[in-house]
Amino acid sequence: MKRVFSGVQPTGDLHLGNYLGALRQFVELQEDHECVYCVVDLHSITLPQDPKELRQHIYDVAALYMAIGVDAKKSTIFIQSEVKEHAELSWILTCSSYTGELSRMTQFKDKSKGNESSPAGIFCYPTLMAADILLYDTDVVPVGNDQRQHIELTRDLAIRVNNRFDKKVFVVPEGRYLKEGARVMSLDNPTSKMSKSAENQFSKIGLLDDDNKIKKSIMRATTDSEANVRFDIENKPGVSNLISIYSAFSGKSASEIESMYEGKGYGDFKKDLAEVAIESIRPIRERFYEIRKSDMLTKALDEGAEKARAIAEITMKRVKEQFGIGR
Ligand code: ATP
Ligand code: LTN
Repeated sequence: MKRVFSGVQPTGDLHLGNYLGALRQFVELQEDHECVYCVVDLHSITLPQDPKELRQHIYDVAALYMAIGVDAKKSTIFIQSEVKEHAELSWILTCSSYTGELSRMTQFKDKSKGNESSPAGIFCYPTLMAADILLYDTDVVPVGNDQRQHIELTRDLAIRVNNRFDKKVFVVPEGRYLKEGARVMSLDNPTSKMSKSAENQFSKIGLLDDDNKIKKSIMRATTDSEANVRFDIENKPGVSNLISIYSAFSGKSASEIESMYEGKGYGDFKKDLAEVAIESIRPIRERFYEIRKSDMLTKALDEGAEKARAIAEITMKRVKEQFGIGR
C-alpha cells in the first residue's frame, strides 16, 4: 500500500481553505493508502505563539482531523514534537540544502519581508517539512496549491541525497493537489488566499463557525457590480471564488452552477451557497465537540505517536548510517 503523509499547523482554527484544499483529501485517501497525519507544532513556532493557546490548537487540529472523518483505527494521527526524529532529520536536510534555494521560497520572502531580524526558523521551515515527509518513506502528500514549492524542494532534496550516496536513501514523494478548492480565496479580498491569520473574521469561514456566522460571511463576500453568476477568475475573482467553493461542496461543475443561476442575481446564489456550506460544516462542528469532550483523542494521539516513532526510527537509522554519524 502506498503511504500518505500530510500536516497542518496548529496556528488557529481551521477554515474552509484548509478543508477544501487539503483535509478533504485526507479522508478519501485512507481507504486505499496507509495514511500518517501530523499536527505540525514545531512548524507553528517559527513565529511566536501564545503557549496556552498553542496547546489548545494542537488538540483542536487533531480533533478536527477526526471530526472530518479521519479514522484513528485506519490512519496514524500524531503530534510532530512527540517524535524527535523530525527535528533530527531536519538538521541533516538543512545541511543538504542551499541557502540560495531556501531564500527563493515564496513563503520565506512573504513572511520575512527582507527583515534581517526575522526568525531563522522561517528560513529553515522547508527543510523541516521535507524531514516530515521523507521520514515516513512517503509516496503521496495531499496539500493545497500554496505548498507546491515546498513539495518540489522536498523532491529535490530526496533526489540530491540519493544521488550523493548512489542509493535509495529516500523515497521521492509526489504532491497531490485538488482541482476544486486547491486555493480558496479570502471572502473580503479574493486576490489573496483565505488565511487563518487574517484579521477580518468575515474573510474566512471557520470549520467551527456557527450557522449564523457562515451565512453572514457568505452574504457579505465581495463580488462585483455585474450581478451575473459567471466563472471568470481574472475579471470576477470574488464570484469565481464563491463558484469554486459551491463546486467543491456540491460536486457540480462551474458551468452547471452558471446555468443554475442564469438570470438570477447574487442574492439567490449566495443564499443557496450559504445553505450548502452550513449543511456540510454542521456535522463536522458537532462531531468536533463530541471528540474534544471524550478521551478518544488522547488515546488516538498516544497510539499515533508510537506508530509514527516506529517508522521514523528505522528511517533515521538508515540515514545516519549513510551520512556516517553516530555509531
Ligand atoms: P494560513 O491559512 O494561516 O496561511 P497555513 O497556510 O499556514 O495557514 P496550514 O494550516 O499549515 O496553513 O495548512 C494546512 C493545509 O491547508 C495545507 O495543505 C495548505 O496548503 C492548505 N491551505 C491553507 N490555506 C488554503 C487555502 N486558502 N486554499 C486551499 N488550501 C489551503
Ligand atoms: N507547510 C505546510 C504544513 C506542513 C506540511 C508538512 C504539509 C508541514 N509539514 C508535511 C504536508 C506535509 C503548510 O504551511 N501548510
